[in-house]
Amino acid sequence: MRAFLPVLLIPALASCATLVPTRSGEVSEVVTADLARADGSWAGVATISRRRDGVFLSLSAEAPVEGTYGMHLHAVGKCQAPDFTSAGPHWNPDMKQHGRDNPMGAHHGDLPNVTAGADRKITLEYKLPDFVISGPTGLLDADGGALVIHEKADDYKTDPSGNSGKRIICGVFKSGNRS
Ligand SMILES: [Cu+2]
Repeated sequence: MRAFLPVLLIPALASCATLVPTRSGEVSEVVTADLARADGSWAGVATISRRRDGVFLSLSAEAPVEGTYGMHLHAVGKCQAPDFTSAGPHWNPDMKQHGRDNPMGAHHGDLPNVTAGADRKITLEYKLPDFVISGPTGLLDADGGALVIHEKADDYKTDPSGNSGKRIICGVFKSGNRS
């Protein structure tokens, strides 16, 4: 399977994502999501980028109050307020159960909880293991993908959603670098 990956990725990159040549000749893939709250107000930005050392999620967001929040990549690129159920379930191409502490887990879209301090700011740089961004096997497949932040912390084991409660922030990933 691994041997076929470069062959699959080339057409996927060309059609769905931005190619960013760097000084070293390295080519990276970048997708970005503008995050919004249920009332439509701005809540931050998430970026997934392929670099030489792997695929990384970068997040800069603003929580409603100080606290710890569950966060996932959801299977559908649609964020319809106020409940964001349009984003579908967690992205789960391997048909597993939810949570890294679940023996039947985890979903490919599972992410670590994020914490906001008194300033309500959330920042995260997280390496996504074995991650395909675009194309039929990627997060940005035909129906796209979204980042969702929930009202409560994820317990990392309760299927299917980690008991993390309502969806309070949502953003659809789109091709390209946002400056
Ligand atoms: Cu979620």
